[in-house]
Amino acid sequence: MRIDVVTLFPEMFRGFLDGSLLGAAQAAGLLDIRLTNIRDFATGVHRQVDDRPYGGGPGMLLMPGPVVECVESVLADAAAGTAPHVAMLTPAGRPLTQQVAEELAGRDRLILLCGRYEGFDQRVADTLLPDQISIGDYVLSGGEVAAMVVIDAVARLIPGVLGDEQSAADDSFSGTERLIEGPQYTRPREFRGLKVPDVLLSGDHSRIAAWRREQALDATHRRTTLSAHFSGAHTPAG
Ligand code: 6GU
Repeated sequence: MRIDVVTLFPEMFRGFLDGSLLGAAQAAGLLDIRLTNIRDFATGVHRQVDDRPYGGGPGMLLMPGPVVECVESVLADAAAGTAPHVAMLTPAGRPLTQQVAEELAGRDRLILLCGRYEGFDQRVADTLLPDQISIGDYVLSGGEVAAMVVIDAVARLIPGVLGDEQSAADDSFSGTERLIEGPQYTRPREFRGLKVPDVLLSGDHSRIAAWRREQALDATHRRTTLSAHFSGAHTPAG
């Protein structure tokens, strides 16, 4: 899989991309991640990429020209075949979920478009018609951290990237039921008086599977209840 990141801050990605999981995936040829700087597509002596919003208001917007031309140059680099999927990181996008990550992991080529400042000129989306993705209901100062979240969630779903093929399949939010994983334990058998549940030491694999399923249903139910409680508590109506 190839992922192109279009950003004003490619240096933010270096340590992240060289890290253990992604570094190994790239070295093994499973993943090819490239960075392209929007500023390289700016024109004029000042290489300006942002400007003040028409109609007034705080902050600066990314100008459509450098952004669209940067993405088009990456698109033009596409080998004949499947067109890359263009995803724009924005808090206005559809929420990133494990299901969305699975969908993106099924693509051959992905372009991740990161914004900075107060956002993009609307004509970026109107021209490129990207898949708009948000990583949650809070505001980040740029799409770069969100793009790293997408890359992490997607890369570990590519066959061969994780050592054990079963480990992604067993994760929280995976499978048809998308349950949260229940508690897990390793050595020691007792820590500060807290014991590993006997069933996990029983060697009885069907009992262990049944216990894990029960714990996963429980954890999922608890979180659903909690999130309903907290979202309810903070509505304007109280
Ligand atoms: Cl994708 N970008 C920004 N700037 N803020 C966000 C986000 C993205 N997702 C949640 N907040």
